[in-house]
Amino acid sequence: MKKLSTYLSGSLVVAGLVAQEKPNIVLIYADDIGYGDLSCYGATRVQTPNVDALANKGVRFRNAHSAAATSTPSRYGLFTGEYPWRRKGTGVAAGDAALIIRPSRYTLPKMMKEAGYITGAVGKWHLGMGAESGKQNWNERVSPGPAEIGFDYSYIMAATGDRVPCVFMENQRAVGLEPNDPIEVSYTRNFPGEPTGKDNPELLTKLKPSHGHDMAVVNGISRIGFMKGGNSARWQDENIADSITVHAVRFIERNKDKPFFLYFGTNDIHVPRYPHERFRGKTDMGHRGDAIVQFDWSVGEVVRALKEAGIYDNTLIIITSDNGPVVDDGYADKAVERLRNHKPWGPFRGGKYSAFEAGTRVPFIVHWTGNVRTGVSKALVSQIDMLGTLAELTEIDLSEAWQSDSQKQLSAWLGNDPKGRDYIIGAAGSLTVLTRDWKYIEPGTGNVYDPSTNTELGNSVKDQLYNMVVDRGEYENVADENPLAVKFLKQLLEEEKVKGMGLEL
Ligand code: NG6
Ligand code: CA
Repeated sequence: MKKLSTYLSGSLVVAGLVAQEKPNIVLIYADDIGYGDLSCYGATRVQTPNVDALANKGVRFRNAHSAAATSTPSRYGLFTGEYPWRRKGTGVAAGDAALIIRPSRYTLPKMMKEAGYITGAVGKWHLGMGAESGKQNWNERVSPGPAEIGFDYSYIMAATGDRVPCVFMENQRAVGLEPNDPIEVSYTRNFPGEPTGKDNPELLTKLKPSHGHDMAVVNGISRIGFMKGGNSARWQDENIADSITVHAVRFIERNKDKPFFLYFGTNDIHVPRYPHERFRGKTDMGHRGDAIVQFDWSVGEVVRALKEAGIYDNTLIIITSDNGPVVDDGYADKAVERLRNHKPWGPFRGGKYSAFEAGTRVPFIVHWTGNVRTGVSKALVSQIDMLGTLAELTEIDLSEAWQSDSQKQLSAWLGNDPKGRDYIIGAAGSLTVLTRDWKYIEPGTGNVYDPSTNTELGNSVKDQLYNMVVDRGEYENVADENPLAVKFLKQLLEEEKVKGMGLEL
């Protein structure tokens, strides 16, 4: 049991007159897991019992969205409460990008600290580190990073699984580094004598690229970017899930007596997919399916740690994903060949990178014993509301400190309000407005189709309007027949675009 302390919310549970303590918050943030990838969302050729158990006793959302259709902007929106399309430089970050969130700005982890929580970030980061792109010294503490935007503790992958440097950073220092073998990183040229996937395909013993990803070779897999040295610190892809899960579990164990906020960004199921051998072959879908099983295992470990620490019931657990699914994202891992009838996108069109629904419509599960209306919710919810909603939960008043896109949606997130948001502005190539009834996609000149990932990107030079009530697959553009709806949604978008313009945050 936690000590009753200054962190008490003050509300009383009338029945037993037990003071209600602020719950711990664990945010499990999957990478590239699609709406249809979990068994509680209808997948049949992969089973996710640990996730499903939380869904069965929690709220499972059918209309939940990430802030964008790729990782960096989604995470930016998650941590700042600001739509990423308002800010330049929030696109997919290179592995040597500087931190894209200004240390001076208010963030979700800072808000949680203000509410008296210990904050931790474990796993995928992908928001950049350091003050200047390409200038990091990876052999020292790299700053600014997670600590400067509000995390007391961090154990993160420097960027992503497919980008160098392929090392873990604990509190912003590379883990396991030998001083006589320093890390060097470049995104412009190779280091003399270092092999690349392009020139040394014989070294690609674990995975070969299908497109891109042909630079530095680390652990039998080629990556984006060039890297030299740091051999003792380099990760083994098959151990990434173990390594970050163990650090998430340890964070829970260390902090079980205080309220904590844990952001746990899994590497699963991003490319390169190379799950541990104990998960390989668990599905008939190859590494992609097996990585989903591995993800589910990580969820199970976190739940087990919470239960063992005696804090499971007093922990609000959220499971969601940073963007929609992609099958071939650059490695020949047989995901395409073995997919058959599995539908990572569920009933939706598009996928990761797309302005169509599957770009951002993601699994979203909220579990908090005794505090949610268990079941399936159709409420329109967005990860952009993490800041506002957790402020509501922890009784932090944001009104003076912070104006943003983030709304207080606690009632919807706990399953009580069946409506949620009125609308969400989404961003892939084109901006979109999604209401509970309509989806509008702004005209744009971006590519309509990406052959390398086999994605319909949702762009069109014409206005697109879909009736989400009768056509959730976005197949029939009804813009011409509904000029008033188009006009209204366009205007809404124009009003949103000018909000906060010129604001230095
Ligand atoms: C793309 C990568 C893709 C993935 C994506 C970011 C290539 C050819 N493709 O540029 O593999 O890394 O960026 O994914 O390099 S995300 O989920 O982190 O946003
Ligand atoms: Ca992603």
